[in-house]
Formats: sequence, structure tokens, C-alpha cells
Amino acid sequence: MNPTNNQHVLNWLNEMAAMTKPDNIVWIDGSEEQVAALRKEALASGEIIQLNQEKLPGCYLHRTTWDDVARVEGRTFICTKTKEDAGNINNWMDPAECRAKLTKLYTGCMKGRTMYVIPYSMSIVGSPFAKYGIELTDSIYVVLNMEIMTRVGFNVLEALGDSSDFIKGLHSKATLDAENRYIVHFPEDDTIWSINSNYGGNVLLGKKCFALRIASYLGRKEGWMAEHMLILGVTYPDGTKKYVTAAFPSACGKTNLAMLIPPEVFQKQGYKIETVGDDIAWLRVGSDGRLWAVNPENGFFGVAPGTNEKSNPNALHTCMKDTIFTNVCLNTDTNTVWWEGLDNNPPVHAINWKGQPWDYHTYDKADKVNTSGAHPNSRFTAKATNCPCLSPAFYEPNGVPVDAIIFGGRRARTAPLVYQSTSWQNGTFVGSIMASETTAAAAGAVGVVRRDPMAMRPFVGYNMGDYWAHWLEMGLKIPHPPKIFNVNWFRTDDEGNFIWPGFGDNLRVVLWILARCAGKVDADITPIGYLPKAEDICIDGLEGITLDTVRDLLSVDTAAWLEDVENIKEFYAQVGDHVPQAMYDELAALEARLKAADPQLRMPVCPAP
Ligand code: GTP
Ligand code: SPV
Ligand code: MN
Repeated sequence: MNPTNNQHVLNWLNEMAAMTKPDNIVWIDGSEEQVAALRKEALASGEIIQLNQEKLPGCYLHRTTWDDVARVEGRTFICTKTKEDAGNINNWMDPAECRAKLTKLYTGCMKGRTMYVIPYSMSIVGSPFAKYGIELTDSIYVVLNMEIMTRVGFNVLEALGDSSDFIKGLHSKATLDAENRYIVHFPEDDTIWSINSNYGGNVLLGKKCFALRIASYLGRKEGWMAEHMLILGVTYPDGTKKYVTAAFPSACGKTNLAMLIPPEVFQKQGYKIETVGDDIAWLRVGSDGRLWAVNPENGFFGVAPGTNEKSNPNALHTCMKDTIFTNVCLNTDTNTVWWEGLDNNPPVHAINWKGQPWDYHTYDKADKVNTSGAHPNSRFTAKATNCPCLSPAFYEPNGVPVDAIIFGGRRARTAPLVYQSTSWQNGTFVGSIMASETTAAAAGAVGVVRRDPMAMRPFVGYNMGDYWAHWLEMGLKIPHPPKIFNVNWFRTDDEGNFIWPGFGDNLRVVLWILARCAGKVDADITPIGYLPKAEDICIDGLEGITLDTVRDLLSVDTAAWLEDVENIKEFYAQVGDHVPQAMYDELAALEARLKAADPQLRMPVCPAP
């Protein structure tokens, strides 16, 4: 018996089943009993491994195949009717051609398998932000992950009623053939098709595919925004609460900032932080004229390596129960998990992410993928409700009002620790010129600087130029817009070491940002925007960081910026003729200010009014 009479749902389901030909169809009702039964089945087949239930209750390990460990941007497509609507930054395929091509791959791919039907909601079911999806998949691993990452169950079908307003997602592991791996989006038809992968961002269709690519397209149509942003709450000693969102590219510190532990000096004064979200924010203009943010997800799909008791204890505690680990290292003595950067005690007897016996002496930093115990992009899938610092606002259907939007990336040199844009338009420009060194979160070379506007390069479901125009239009619709900033935790010294301690100490920068929003602190005006006076970044209790270090972190190298301007011009040309004129005006103005500045300039020019 079907749990819904919705003909849009049933017709589509029948059509997909006729193509993929599963032996069985099973609806996922969201109950703990059903999840437990599926877990048992996955344990029996070896799809997941049960971990030490005393030390890690409710935790399991899964390994993907060695060539299926990250998002595959080269095989991700936006299939709009015209190539122009997808833009030059996205891969594009003609929708009809793409459907024909993938239909061949999908035909009969679920023979001998079960098709699971997962009704899920992004955001709280029935809330003003909520959007519904149904994912069809032949992977129990996907079901178990979706159950953590989204709100799954028949209440979604009830909320949907007879409506056709849901996102149709089809996923099949098929043969996991990398050559025929496709992650394709039909934004004009509310459809996502994914085949031949079983890794996170490629297959948990509620996440990047829906909540960013499809949602960004819908947001433009409907007047809201879907962004690759964490949402962080700061509580002041007097009880005041402020919220910021921050967009950093994949594996550049969103989860860590979202869960930071305040440095001791701030804890003593009574500062607290709360996590609302760690990866995706949906933003709408509230009736009070401010911008409001919700986290549409229900869990965290976080990077494991580097997570430890010091860097991110909140994330560590979140994933000590009810968690699925993917591609981490297994300690076979204790049946627990390990990853590089967890502690200095690598397991003596271990199985690496590839499923082979592993000797930690073979580890070579220069070749992490082949020598590490855990894959550099290994992950934990954990429930938001297990997070010790989860904000009560996580449960607020209307989300939280945003004071500041923070952009940032990994830049060894050019970008200073923090600077503030001068307006929404200038802030949109600052987002558009973001650049970052690539990470293991996507397949391909690591450590190459590439432009990643708003940390959304891989996630905008339409033309990048139109996306910037949408940002500008939103600015006109928000009577009290957040202020926009840029940060960089990743400046390095001559030996390549990070200068700024980062992690919890990033609160020091966030507090300057919030002080600027409240009009409580002055800044220096420079060619790139407002910079803090070094003494306004609190360094109390920070070992090894002096006022001079902060000055150095805040320095602006005019020559390097002028080089960057040339690179931005090339990037804008690549984005093409949808780039709004206002962005070119901002770029020309930046270049003029840099050229007018002292070429030796490493310091702010004059105090701001
Ligand atoms: P996605 O889930 O891929 O979107 O990544 P993310 O943006 O949430 O990144 P995450 O917080 O998981 O951090 C990724 C890596 O960056 C981890 O190895 C962290 O240890 C490291 N990292 C995070 N914050 C900082 C920081 O402030 N300084 C330094 N040096 N490293 C950091
Ligand atoms: C990212 O790559 O930005 C992630 C992980 O958050 S994935 O879900 O694989 O996209
Ligand atoms: Mn992400």
C-alpha cells in the first residue's frame, strides 16, 4: 500500500521504477524500527561495520570505493534549456540529450535490488522555509545518511498533500563506474539524477544538489537566497544574542567556526557560542526588514581529519554516538575510529580507508591519499541534536536575524585576516572575487588557487552572472541588510606555517565584526575596504601573537592585489556577459584605489571618518 494518494508522486515513482526495474519498492517512514532493520541488513551485507558500542554507541563505519571519495565537479551538470541559463562556470548538457544518455545507464540498474523511497523535508516540516523532496535510491547507506541529514518521514507526505511542489531525486549506485558517473540537475523540472556514485555530496541529494543547486535557482525565482554558509550565534555576557553567517569553500572551516569554543578569557567574561548550522543557510527578508537565516539540514556531514579535542571538541562529542563514519581509519584493537589529527596515538593495528592493513610509519604528508589511515575527505554523519552547542534557534521555524555575512577562503598571502566591505554592493563584489586554495572535498588537484565566488562556484544552479545580479537585487529588498566582511585564517609565514592560531581564537575576529555592526569600533579605510586597527583585535591570553603579528596579518600588499585584479578580470570575462555592470564598476574602482595607493603600501592609509 502506498502511504500517499498524490498522483504526481505516484506517477513519477512508477515511471522511475519502470526504468530502473527494482525487485522491491520500500517506503521509508522515518521510524526508528525501520532504520534499525535497514542497519541490520547493511551490517549483514558488509555495507556498514558496527563499531565498539560501548565507546561509540550507535556508530558505524562505511568505506566507499577508492575512486569514489569526493564530489566530482567535472561530472556535475546543470541541464537548463539553454546553455546560457546555466552559464559558463557550470557544465551544461541539453536536458533531452542528458535524459536520453542517463536513461540508458538507469535502465534495469536496480534489478535484484530494492528501491527505497525517502520522503524528506529541508527545514522544519510545515515551516515557512520548508521545501520537500523525495529521493529514490538503491543504497541503504544513502537511506541511513539521509535519515540523519534531513527530516525524513510520512509527515512530509502529509504536508505535501496533493501538491506537485517537491524535488524529484533519483539515485542509483548502478555499477559505481567512475567513467559513467553523473550528478545532473534539471532546475526547470525540479529534478535531480545521480548515478554511479555512493559518496556524500554526490548522493545525499537533499544536500548540495537540492539545498544549494536547485534551491539557489528557486531562490532567484522566488526572491530568497540559498547559500553555502554556516550560521553561528554569539551570546554576550549581558545576554544579548547576535548571529552571523559565513561562506567558506569546502573544507575551509565552516563546521569549525560554527562550533568554536571561546578562548578562556572570553569564557570567563561569560561569552557563549551556539551552532545553528554548519554548511547551508537559506535566507529570507523578514517582516522586520532584516535578513533571516535557517539551516535546512538536520545533521552534519563533517570533515573528520583535523577534528580533535582541542580544535573542535563540540564536533568530536557530536560524533561519539549515533554516527556514520565514512572512509576513516579503523583501530582493530579497540574497534574504534581514528584519523590524522585526532591525536598523536595512531593505532598500532589498523585498517586504512581503503580497507587494507595500515602501518602509520608509512604516512607521508606529501602523499596523503595513498599513505594516510583516513582519507583526507573522510567524514562523519552526525545528528544536529547530539551537538553540545546546538542553538535553541535551530528549532525556530523562522530562523535567526543576521547581523553580518562573512566570506573567506584559504589564501597564503593576499587576503588580510579580516576586512569590511563598504556597502551591500561592494560586499557582493567582495564575495564575487573570493578565491581559495582547492581542498580534498572535491576530486582533483589540491592547493591550487581558484576563484570561488561566495564559496558557491560548484553549487550555483544557474548563470553565475545572474547569481551576482540576484545578490544585488536582494540588497535592494532588505531594508536593514547585514554588513559584509571577508576573513582569512590561512595566511602563512615563510616556512608555510599558519600565522593565525585559528579555531576558537577566530571568535576574536568575529567580535570585531559584530562590534563594527553595532557601530562600536572605528576602522581604517584602505583601498580594499575597512580594516581593523590592530589594537582592536583582542589578543589577551594569546601566546606567541603580538600586536606586530596582528599588524602583519592585517597588511595589504598593493602589488599582490593588483596582480589579483588582473586575475579577477580574466575570471569575470570567463563568467561572461551576464556579469552585472555594477561588479565591473566596483572592480574598476578597486583598481583605481590600489593604483593611487603607495605601491609599497602594507598598511592602512588613513583613518575612516
Ligand atoms: P565542508 O564540510 O567541506 O563544507 O568543510 P568546512 O568548511 O565545514 O570545513 P571544516 O570546518 O570541516 O574544516 C576543514 C579543515 O580545515 C579541517 O582540517 C580543519 O581542521 C581546518 N580548519 C578549520 N578551521 C581552521 C582554522 O581556523 N585554522 C586552520 N589553520 N585550519 C582550520
Ligand atoms: C562540501 O564539499 O562542501 C561538503 C561535503 O559539505 S559534500 O556533501 O560532499 O558536498
Ligand atoms: Mn560544504
